[in-house]
Amino acid sequence: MVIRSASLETVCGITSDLPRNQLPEVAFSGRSNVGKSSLINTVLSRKALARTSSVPGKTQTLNFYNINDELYLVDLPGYGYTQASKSVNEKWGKMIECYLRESEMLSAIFLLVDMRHAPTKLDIAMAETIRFLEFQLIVLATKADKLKTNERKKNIALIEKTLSMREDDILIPFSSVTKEGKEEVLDLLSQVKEEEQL
Ligand SMILES: Nc1nc2c(ncn2[C@@H]2O[C@H](COP(=O)(O)OP(=O)(O)OP(=O)(O)O)[C@@H](O)[C@H]2O)c(=O)[nH]1
Ligand SMILES: [Mg+2]
Repeated sequence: MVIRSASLETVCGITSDLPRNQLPEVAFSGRSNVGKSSLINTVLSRKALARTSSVPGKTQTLNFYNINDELYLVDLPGYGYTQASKSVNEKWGKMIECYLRESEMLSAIFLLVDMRHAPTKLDIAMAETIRFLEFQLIVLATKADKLKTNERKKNIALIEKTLSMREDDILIPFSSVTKEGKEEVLDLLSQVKEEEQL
């Protein structure tokens, strides 16, 4: 898919209603700090369209990016941010869950996990939600640049095992530093654009 235009169209906070979009939506879910906003910038070849930070908890709203007037990328707040209060975490969790369950145009959910670490309980829960909603499990293993080849193999196997991934699930190693995985993600977005639900 060729990116001709990309702009932040809707920002949705805890109290706002979800937009009634007419275009397919692709959601990016994952722990706080895993690299969701960075991945969106990399895929769109934009330096700082989505705001990123080395401090977890940067994205606190659902941000809808209109791509070519063909589809939306939805940057979600990260889960499992330990510095946030429990009630704030719960509110975010509910907002994310509500969106994933209720959006009529949601066509794919990408689950981002940090390739350096084993998936957490919350990652496992998100993978289960993705299956429950009958989407394909697509895992983007981020920060691939930080691992050596042998560690990488070992950690990918651990992620596949922990998330009970099956043969037909997809795992794409990704790096916002080397741009590894960018073309694969763009190919998946093309599939969504062709109105194929993933
Ligand atoms: N080395 C490396 N660092 C990365 C990569 N992706 C993201 N980072 C760094 O990880 C930190 C968090 O990135 P963000 O993109 O803000 O993460 P996020 O998942 O959007 O975080 P929240 O908005 O808090 O949920 C930043 O310091 C990024 O520079 C990557 O592929 N490689
Ligand atoms: Mg973010």
